[in-house]
Amino acid sequence: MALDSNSADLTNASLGSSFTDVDVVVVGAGFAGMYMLHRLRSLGYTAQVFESGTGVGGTWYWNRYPGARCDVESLEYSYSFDEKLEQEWEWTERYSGQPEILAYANHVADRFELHKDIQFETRVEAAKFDEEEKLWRITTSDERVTTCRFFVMATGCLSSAAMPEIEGIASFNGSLIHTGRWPKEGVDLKGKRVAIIGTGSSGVQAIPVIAKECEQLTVFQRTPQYTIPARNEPLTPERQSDVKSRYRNFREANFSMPQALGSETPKFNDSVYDVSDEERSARFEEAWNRGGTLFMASFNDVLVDETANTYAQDFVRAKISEIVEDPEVAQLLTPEHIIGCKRLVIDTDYFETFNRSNVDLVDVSSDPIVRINETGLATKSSQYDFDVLIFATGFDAMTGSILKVDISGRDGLRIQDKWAAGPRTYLGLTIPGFPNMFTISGPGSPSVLTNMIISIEQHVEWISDCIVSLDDRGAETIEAQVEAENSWVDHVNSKADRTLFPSCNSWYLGANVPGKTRVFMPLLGFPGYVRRCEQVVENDYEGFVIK
Ligand code: N01
Repeated sequence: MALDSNSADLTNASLGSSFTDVDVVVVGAGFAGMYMLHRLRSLGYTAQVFESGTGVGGTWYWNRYPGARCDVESLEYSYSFDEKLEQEWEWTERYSGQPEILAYANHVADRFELHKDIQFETRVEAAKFDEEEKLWRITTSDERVTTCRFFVMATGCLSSAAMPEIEGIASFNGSLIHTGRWPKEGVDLKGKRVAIIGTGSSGVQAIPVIAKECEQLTVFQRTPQYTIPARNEPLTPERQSDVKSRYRNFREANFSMPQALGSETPKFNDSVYDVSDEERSARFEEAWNRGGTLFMASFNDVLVDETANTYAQDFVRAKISEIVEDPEVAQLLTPEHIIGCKRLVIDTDYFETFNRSNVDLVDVSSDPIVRINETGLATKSSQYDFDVLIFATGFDAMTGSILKVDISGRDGLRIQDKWAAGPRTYLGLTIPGFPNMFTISGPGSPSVLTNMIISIEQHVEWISDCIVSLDDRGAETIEAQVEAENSWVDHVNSKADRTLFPSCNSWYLGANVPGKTRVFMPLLGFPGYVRRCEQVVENDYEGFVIK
């Protein structure tokens, strides 16, 4: 363990390990990388963070598209590890917008002086484990190699933008932008003809805001979306000070929830079949009026029983036909799949936007896009011309950013080969064959099915405690065992298989990326997961080999 950044040699020597530049290299300066750095430094370790962007914030640094907003409430979507930080930061809305969350990330970086150990505009290209020296060599885009004892991928779950391969993409003469790589300087859409491909969370958030700004908006939709009103509103000073007066209890209550959020939102433990038709509709109506993703918690079987799910589907479908004035447009906007198996979206005026005279909807499932050309794009039947083309086409989720780095572990095992048939981890934290390497919110962890910041904190604390434990016992390496990985993968799958989650083409399954193996990647249930991580430690790092 290092005492300060100048004592790495003393540190490494005193531990009996080889000399390394730093104790830990962390990839990414989003909320995961920032807290990992802070926590390691407070424990006396040296760490170097590499970040490809010019600033901190990760997802909230890159996703600057109009309307970008969190779907977890602000008082919950914030770090819980520091009481003073929790008290001093003032949120202004029920759900924070991207600028406010990015300002919060910058505030945290300034407050804990994180910048000095983050090298920006630097991409990690390769990481190689040296078995003899028991260290990792990290190669970065500035052609430098940094050695470290531990290597942490804090690259985020939704950070590798997915661009569909459409013929002629390079020939477009206008501006072409992905929502997940929105230019820092902004994009002036005033008076422009804008097209947007994709109606997932990003598209649903961007469409109403862009429609108000541009001259004409054409939405190219492949799959209609279930979306619930967010009911975003200013956060009252009373609500904020109430939560702050009992923040610890508020957090604890959220930690015990399946998604690590929403302890104060009404939830119900009865089935759709236990109530009358009137009660059922009233329950859904209340959830619709309250807003937010916990619409799915209106009954205990909406996400596990296909027939129960149809009641929720029908409710939202009826809302769409009430809101959208043109019946043909309403029909096109009406989803048919299981509600919730693709991530449920929350919106502000999404369906209402299709009543505007400057918004057109094109169904590309019946009339597919065939090519992009100089002036716009051609579907099988028509040509559409525009000035700006926005891709709201999502991400190569959970594995994309990990697989972009050429990582090789013991015996030269490459992560790309290890995961050729889909990602496999132990606890979503570690991978057999890759000693002393950790993933924060990796595949097989609750991550995207929870309040991400809280999941991140739990991972960071587990990883740093693990490093301390290794040093306390004078060990050099920790590596997950294949048997532990196998049973963990089975556990993740069996949890998902008890629900309707695997039943449609979602990014949870990798189904949005052509050629990606279909594996349900996140684990359901935060509290059970935390207990399991604690048990692993109590059982002296069960499932790991420590040397
Ligand atoms: O991406 P998505 P996203 N031609 O993959 C369509 C988080 N997030 O960026 O469904 C035509 O959900 C695709 O169509 P289909 C959140 O976890 C959170 O919107 O594959 N269309 C789909 O409509 C979210 O779930 C927040 O048929 C094509 C869309 O593009 C996750 O990020 C905000 C196409 C992609 O939807 C990802 O959301 C934003 C093609 N070739 C994001 N390829 C909040 O906190 C893809 N599509 C609220």
